[in-house]
Amino acid sequence: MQVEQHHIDELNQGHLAKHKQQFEFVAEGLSNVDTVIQKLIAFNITIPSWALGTGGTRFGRFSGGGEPRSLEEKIADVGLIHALNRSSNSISLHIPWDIPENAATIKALASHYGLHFDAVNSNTFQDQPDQELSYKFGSLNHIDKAVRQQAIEHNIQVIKYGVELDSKALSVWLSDGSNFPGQLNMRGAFERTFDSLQQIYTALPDDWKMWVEYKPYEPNFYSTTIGDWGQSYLLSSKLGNKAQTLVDLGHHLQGANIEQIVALLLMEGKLAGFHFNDSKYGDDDLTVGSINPYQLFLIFNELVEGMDARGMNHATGIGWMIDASHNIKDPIEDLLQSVEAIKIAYAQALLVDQAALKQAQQNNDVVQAQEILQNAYRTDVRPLVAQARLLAGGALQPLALFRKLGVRDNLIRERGLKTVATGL
Ligand code: LRH
Ligand code: MN
Repeated sequence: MQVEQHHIDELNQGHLAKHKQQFEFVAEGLSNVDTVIQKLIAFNITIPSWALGTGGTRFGRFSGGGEPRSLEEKIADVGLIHALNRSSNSISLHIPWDIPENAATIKALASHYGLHFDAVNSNTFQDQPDQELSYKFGSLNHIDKAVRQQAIEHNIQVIKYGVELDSKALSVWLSDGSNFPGQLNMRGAFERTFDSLQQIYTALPDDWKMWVEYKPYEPNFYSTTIGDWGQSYLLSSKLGNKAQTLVDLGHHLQGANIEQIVALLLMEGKLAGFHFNDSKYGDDDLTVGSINPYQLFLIFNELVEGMDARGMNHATGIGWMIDASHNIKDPIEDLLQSVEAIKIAYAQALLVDQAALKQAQQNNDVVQAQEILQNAYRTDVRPLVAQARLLAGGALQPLALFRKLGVRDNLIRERGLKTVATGL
C-alpha cells in the first residue's frame, strides 16, 4: 500500500485554511519562528525494524493483521510513515531478525522510499536455532571464552552487514547479568564484557560508532552487567572515542533524573543517542509522550542547551530513534504518535528563552526559571510541527490520512490477518 503525494495534497487542501490561522497565531508571538521551522524540517527520527508488528508480553500477543512478513515489507511500512510525516527517513535493523540477504537490493528499495539505514543492532540475548553455544548464562560476559568468542564474532558480522548498508553505528544491548546473589563475580563479569567489547571495537571502521545501551533489569532480575549510565559510560570511556552511551528512556529505575544524565553525557561528548518510548513502571515501551510528556520536554531542553553549547547540529549530532512495543495499538499509528510527540517536545525546547533562563539561574530566581520553562512547555507548538511537515511535503494530519485511506485494511487485504512475529 503506497501513500501517493496526491493523497497528501488532497487532505492538506481541506485543512489548509484552519492550519494557516493556527500557525499564524502561534508564529506571531515568536522571534525565531523561521529557525524553529527549519530545525523541525531537518529533524528526523529513526524507526526500529522490530516495531512494525504487534509486540506482546509473556502473557500474550494480540496480532492486528497486515503486519510485515519480510524486511522488504518493513521498509515499505517505514516508507509509508515517512511519506505521511516526512520525519522518519531512516530504519534501524536488528540482526538476525532482519538479515539483508541482498544488500544492494535492500538499499535500492530503501532509497526508493527516501530512506537510509541508521545503527544496526546485534542480538546475543536469544539463542538462534543453528547456534552452537547458548547465551543462557550470558554472552560477552560469559565465563566460557568460547561463548564470548561466538558473541564477539556475531557482533563483527553485524558490523559487516551494516557496512554493506552504509550504516555508521553498531548498537549493543546486553541482557547479560544474574538472577541471584552469588551467581556472578561482578568485577569478573564487567572485565570480561570490557575485553569482549574491546575486540569488537577494533573491528569498527574508522568512521563508525559503538553505542552501548544500559538497562537496570529484565530479563535478569538481580544484576545486569551494563545496568546503568555509569557502567555504560565507564565502558565507553575505557573503549575509546568511537564508543558512546545510548539512553533508552525506559531503562531507568523509578525517580531517576534522566535529563541530568543526558546533560552530563552530552557534556562529556559521550551521548550516542536515544531509544525514545515512555513508561510508568518498568521498560514498558509505551508510546512516546503518552505517560510523562513533561519529562520528555525537560530532556529536550537539556539537549538543545547542551548541543548548542558544543556547537552540535541538532539533526545529525546524535542518534534519534524510537524503541517501543505495540501491544494493543496499530503499530503504524503508534509510531506516528511517537514521532509527533518527539517533535512537539523538540519544538517546545526550541522556544525556551535560554538567555533569560541563564539570567534567572544567575539570580537564583527559581520562580522565574520555572516560568520560563513552563511558558515554552505550555505553548501549543503543534501548528509549528504541522507547518514544518507541510513544507517538507507531508500530511498536515498524518494519523487522520492513514485512517481516511484505510491503510491498515489494505495491508490486511494484501498480507492477511495472521502474521508471523519477527522480533520481540
Ligand atoms: C532492550 C531493548 C534493546 C533492544 C530491544 C529490542 O530492552 O531496549 O534496545 O535491542 O529492546
Ligand atoms: Mn532499547
